[in-house]
Amino acid sequence: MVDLNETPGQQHPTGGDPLGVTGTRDNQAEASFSPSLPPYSPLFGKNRLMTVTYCPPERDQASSHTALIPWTTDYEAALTSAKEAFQRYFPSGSANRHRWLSTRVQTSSGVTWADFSPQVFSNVVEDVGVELRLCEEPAPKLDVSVLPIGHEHETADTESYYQFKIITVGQRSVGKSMMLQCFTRKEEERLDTMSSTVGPSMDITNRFLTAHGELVKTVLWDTAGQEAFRAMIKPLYRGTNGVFLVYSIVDLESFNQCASWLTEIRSNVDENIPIMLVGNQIDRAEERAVQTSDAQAFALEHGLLFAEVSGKHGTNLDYAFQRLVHEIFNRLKDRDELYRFKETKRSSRARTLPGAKPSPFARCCGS
Ligand SMILES: Nc1nc2c(ncn2[C@@H]2O[C@H](COP(=O)(O)OP(=O)(O)O)[C@@H](O)[C@H]2O)c(=O)[nH]1
Ligand SMILES: [Mg+2]
Repeated sequence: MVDLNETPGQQHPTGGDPLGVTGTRDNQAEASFSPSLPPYSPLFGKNRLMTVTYCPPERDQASSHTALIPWTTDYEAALTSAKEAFQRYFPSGSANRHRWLSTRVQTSSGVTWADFSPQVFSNVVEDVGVELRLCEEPAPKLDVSVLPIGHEHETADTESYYQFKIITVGQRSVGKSMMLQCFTRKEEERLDTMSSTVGPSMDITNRFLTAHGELVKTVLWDTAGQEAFRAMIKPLYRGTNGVFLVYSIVDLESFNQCASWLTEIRSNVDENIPIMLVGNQIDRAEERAVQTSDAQAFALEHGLLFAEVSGKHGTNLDYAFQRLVHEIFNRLKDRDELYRFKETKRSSRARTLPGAKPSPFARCCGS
């Protein structure tokens, strides 16, 4: 495929353009799909192409991009080609966004973009001069900020916050502990490798955020090797507000196992609990075994949030937590249940005093 121009009117080098087109986008469309040529003209041969445009939702139309992709009647193939063509223009942290193709149509009130069902794609592309657009859902307004590590020490005993329990599940060695360590420990306190000893207890850490101006404490529960024996982590699910289902992008098997992990999660937590699929270890890009598009498709099919991160370097990690907390907060708010999770340091301590029942799995209180 050929990326035509980065800004309107700007000529793009035609390297590899089989049609030898050097014009602007509009010229291009004419040259490639001259109405005088029948759509199946042998002139096109294997090089028959379609024009696709893309404008990141946060940008104005002036920053729209245009590319040529191979002509096909297969909607998924066209969508994949379009995503590949524009990947470098996708806003950072937008890997999880829903993207689809629409087509340019002339109406009595002017030109507009129309969505269509993928089943009619073969009809759409038979139109001479068809022009497609790669559409993208806008970024959700994330009014969630991550507060500095150690914020807890600055909160007064009586200051209230919403407390959400978040768990990480997935195959062993995908980097769950690494992710949590990176999010909750200062750089100088992080370990290069995490203990993989199977123990009876779970590690609990925390980090404060704000959501819509309200203080939120995320209490992060980590398994200590028990994930190798799924029955052992059943107690982990109790009272969970959000789940990270983690795989490693360099370990295909860990991704393939996500379907059965999801079944396990869904049978143990309420259906309103948001789940985020997390592809970890993106710093190992050259060893990638799981394509982003495959993981995105899985996430879409199962109603999961999605992010790719590096738990080692922290890439995109804040986004993953902000996105999950945003979802937890909003869903609870919509159901008028936020009040159930209101805490203060003092009330939290009171529940761990003698007489209260600590979790048999909790190794520390995380505060
Ligand atoms: N390069 C790289 N290595 C990672 C990353 N996350 C974890 N690891 C390594 O993968 C191994 C397993 O990580 P760990 O957090 O113990 O996995 P867990 O069993 O899922 O908790 C460790 O040796 C980590 O150093 C990452 O994002 N990038
Ligand atoms: Mg671990």
